[in-house]
Amino acid sequence: MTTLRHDWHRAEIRALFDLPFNELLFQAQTVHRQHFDPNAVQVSTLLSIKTGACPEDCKYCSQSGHYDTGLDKEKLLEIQKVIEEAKAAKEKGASRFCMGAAWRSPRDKDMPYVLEMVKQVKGLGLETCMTLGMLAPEQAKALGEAGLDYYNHNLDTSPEYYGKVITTRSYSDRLNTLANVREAGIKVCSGGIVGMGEKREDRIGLLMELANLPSHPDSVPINMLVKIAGTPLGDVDELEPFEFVRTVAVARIIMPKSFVRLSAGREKMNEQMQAWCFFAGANSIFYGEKLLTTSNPETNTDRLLFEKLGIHALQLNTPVEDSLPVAPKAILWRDAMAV
Ligand code: SAM
Ligand code: DTB
Ligand code: SF4
Repeated sequence: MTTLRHDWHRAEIRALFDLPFNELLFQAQTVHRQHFDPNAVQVSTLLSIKTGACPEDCKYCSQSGHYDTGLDKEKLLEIQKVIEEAKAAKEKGASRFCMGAAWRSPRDKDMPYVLEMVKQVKGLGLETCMTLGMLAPEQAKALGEAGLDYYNHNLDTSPEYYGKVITTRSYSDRLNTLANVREAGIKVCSGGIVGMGEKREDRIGLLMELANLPSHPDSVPINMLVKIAGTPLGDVDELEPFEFVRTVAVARIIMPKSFVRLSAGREKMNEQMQAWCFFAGANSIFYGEKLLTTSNPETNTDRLLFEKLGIHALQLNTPVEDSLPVAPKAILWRDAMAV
């Protein structure tokens, strides 16, 4: 069985990126099969619970108050509205509901609402995830006690490229939030964005930071930049698609037990590209017609893709080696979708 390493060197990760494509994908698929059912993909649905007017200056983001992106801003959603959306996501086959807010960090007066959202969404039998910006230790603890399963907080890019993308919060702020989340016993979801004009060395640096955390994030979203008009990265050059697949494959190899999520940017990827990503070890997606503010593939399109590829939606987020002896925990996508 693979031992989990937290001492990856840049040269080792670079050597993986440099492998011939077929060799890299074969290695990634081999590692993937040691820990997961290769035909099972975890499915999460996103909801923006507070949209726009964010004080941070992330140069990729539609929600930053620093850029004019024409986005309609919204205050914190009412709990009832969140619950309706979560119910609909469950009915469509999602196993996790991820709630995102355009905050630098939650204010104390927001906390009772988000804690109540966690409790009620969990009460529907869904896994819960939140992404609310930076968290202080007490905030992380309160979310953990309310039953939050996952907290998403991305490193976004390498420490070296970071200052070109965000200036209002530092890399170490992000690492501190991840430590607070881990210490509160909440599962960590952390990854980044590629296609922001960074170099391969920055993709290497991002993956090295993630893999060398005290424990690998349970979930690693790899987002392809969704270009937003009005942001400084609104017309950056496209990333070569094979380079995206390589990034997924390397993430799979160096974080063998983590769920690697093929996250934002799927709408612009054709079926073949997504199939390569699944072969490279991606085993989670965002499902539902909207991400936070931008669109995602239609649910029917995803259902058909899963059917074509013989992929089923994973109901419980359990690595296969722990789940094999008990009753199957995966359900067929078409059964989950049956109305
Ligand atoms: N405001 C909180 C924060 O940033 O910590 C949570 C929400 S924020 C939208 C969550 C993540 O979404 C970001 O860290 C970034 O990685 C990703 N993201 C945002 N805009 C994106 C875009 N245009 N393309 C791809 N990923 C994006
Ligand atoms: C993550 O890594 N990707 C998601 C989620 N975590 C919160 C967000 C993607 C946002 C894409 C742009 C938008 O819809 O605003
Ligand atoms: Fe705000 Fe998050 Fe967007 Fe950055 S990524 S501007 S913190 S909503």
